[in-house]
Amino acid sequence: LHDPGWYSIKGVAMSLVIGFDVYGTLVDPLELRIHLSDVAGDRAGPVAELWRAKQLEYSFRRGLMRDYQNFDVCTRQALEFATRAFGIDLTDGQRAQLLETYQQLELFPDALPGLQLLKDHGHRLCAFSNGVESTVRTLLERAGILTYLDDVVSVDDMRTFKPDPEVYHYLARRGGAPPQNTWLVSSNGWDTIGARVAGIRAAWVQRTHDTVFDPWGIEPDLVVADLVEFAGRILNQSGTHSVDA
Ligand code: LAC
Repeated sequence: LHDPGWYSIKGVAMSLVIGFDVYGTLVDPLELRIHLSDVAGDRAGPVAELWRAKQLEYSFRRGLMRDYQNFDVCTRQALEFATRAFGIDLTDGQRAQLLETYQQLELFPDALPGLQLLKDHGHRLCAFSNGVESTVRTLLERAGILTYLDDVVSVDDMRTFKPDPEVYHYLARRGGAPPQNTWLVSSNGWDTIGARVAGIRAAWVQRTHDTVFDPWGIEPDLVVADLVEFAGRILNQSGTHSVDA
């Protein structure tokens, strides 16, 4: 191996392709509780959690039903559900404002330093999201991380959602690296399991100690507390996944 961060096929060094989940991994969607406090008061936390849970449920159901509507639609309809469930009537202005705020989420503090380390070692990094590409680009540009990414890969191109195996195969194709050199990094356990089942590598970011991983017997390749730890583990374990080792 020519460089500690590189992997090789038949002696030719190649970088890894690393796809980062966006919501929950690079940025925190539950931060919306701050913006919901105007309309939801002390119920802002539970409303934010229901909004996120419904957003995911809607995307899973759309995928299963093969009745695709993009993630912006899932997000809008989930907000409608969550506020109605708590008896909150949003004005058009409040709804528009909350949806706009969804594109202004802040980065987790480890996101930028983690990506910087990996980029410095020549790995190819991309955002890989259920979100619509233009929405994700706006979000990541405002958050100041877009320039660290070589690509933004959206499932919208496939008109289905994670964890459909198709979208992980699409990530690998877009990255142009073999599946064993293609990684998904996600704090969402269901996303990590989806990537493993589709045959690519996966790291689970256990952002809080008490978060439980789905006990399906399908384990991640790595479990890390944050993206800086992920970068350190990848850079240190060079060679262990080399395909010609
Ligand atoms: C993403 C959401 C689902 O794919 O976390 O970015």
